[in-house]
Amino acid sequence: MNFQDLQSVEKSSFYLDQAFKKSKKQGEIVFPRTSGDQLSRMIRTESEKLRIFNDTLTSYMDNIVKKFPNIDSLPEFYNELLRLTIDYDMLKKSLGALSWISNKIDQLSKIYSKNLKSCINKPDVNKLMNEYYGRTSSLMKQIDKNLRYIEESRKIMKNYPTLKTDLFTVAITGFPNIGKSTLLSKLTPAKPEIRDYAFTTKQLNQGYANYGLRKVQFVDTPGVLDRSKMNNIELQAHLVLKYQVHLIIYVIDLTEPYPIKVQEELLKKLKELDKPMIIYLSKTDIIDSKIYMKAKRKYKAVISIEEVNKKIEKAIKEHYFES
Ligand SMILES: Nc1nc2c(ncn2[C@@H]2O[C@H](COP(=O)(O)OP(=O)(O)OP(=O)(O)O)[C@@H](O)[C@H]2O)c(=O)[nH]1
Ligand SMILES: [Mg+2]
Repeated sequence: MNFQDLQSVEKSSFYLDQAFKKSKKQGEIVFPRTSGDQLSRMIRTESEKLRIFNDTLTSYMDNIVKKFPNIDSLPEFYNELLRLTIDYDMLKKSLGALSWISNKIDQLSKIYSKNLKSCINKPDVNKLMNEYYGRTSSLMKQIDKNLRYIEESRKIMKNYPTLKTDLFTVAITGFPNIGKSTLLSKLTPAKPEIRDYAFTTKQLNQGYANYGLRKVQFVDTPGVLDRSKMNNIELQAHLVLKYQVHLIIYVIDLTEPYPIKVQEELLKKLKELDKPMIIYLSKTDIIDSKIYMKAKRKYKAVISIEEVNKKIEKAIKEHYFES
């Protein structure tokens, strides 16, 4: 899913200005020198302006609603993320208000367009049109708070990670600074930032690799700490693990930037998700082989990329019931 391309949503005055501009410009060029008496020319011009005014406003509103993802049919991960970061009911209500107003304006335009035809003089036409523009403008102003809320939501959604929710997904997770991004760069062509300090990764990094005919998505989560109060990115990581991920690679760093005991506690928590898991020991190139071989047995862990890949292949087969 990609929320980056959603167009920004403006205030009602912006859409009204656009509608006035278009209708003025177009309405005047449609009937430049038509025959007929002045009054009927005026009525034809004004009804054309009204039509363009109505079309402009309603298509702006309809387009905002249409382009917005249908929030009820979002994949689980995005649906949950949305519910936790945005007032879901308010957003639905706001989008509903735009559809409602679009209908309302359309109905009003039909009535005024009809009434316009029975005007008997120029002041009559002017009065009717002023009334029409006044009423549509106040209708539009009623939805300013809704437009504002949709725009606020869009800005939040713009920062959502772009995940392919239909792919077999592997999470690379564990404490900060333990080599998660390094592992991602070994398993896929992705080039995540790798630094010698904690919290290098501030967003969900993705990488893709093919296993046989299957394309697999890897998500390198920012260092997940074992704590109850999550920041926004930790929340995303948590939701990815819960809803999107089919296999977890838990990275343990025996050089202990974080004590092994707390790394084990987080492992225990993640096991509660009840998902297939690979435990990978990082940095074994700088650790005494006796130490990592002991840990390898203890955690039934893997230490090489070949072993990781084999386990991934196996997990994919099990997931898709392939033999
Ligand atoms: N020697 C050695 N160093 C490693 C290995 N894996 C990672 N490192 C180093 O450990 C540091 C942290 O690596 P990252 O891959 O950025 O760690 P991370 O877990 O993604 O860190 P955050 O994004 O901050 O959570 C970097 O200096 C890496 O070069 C490894 O297998 N061997
Ligand atoms: Mg990282």
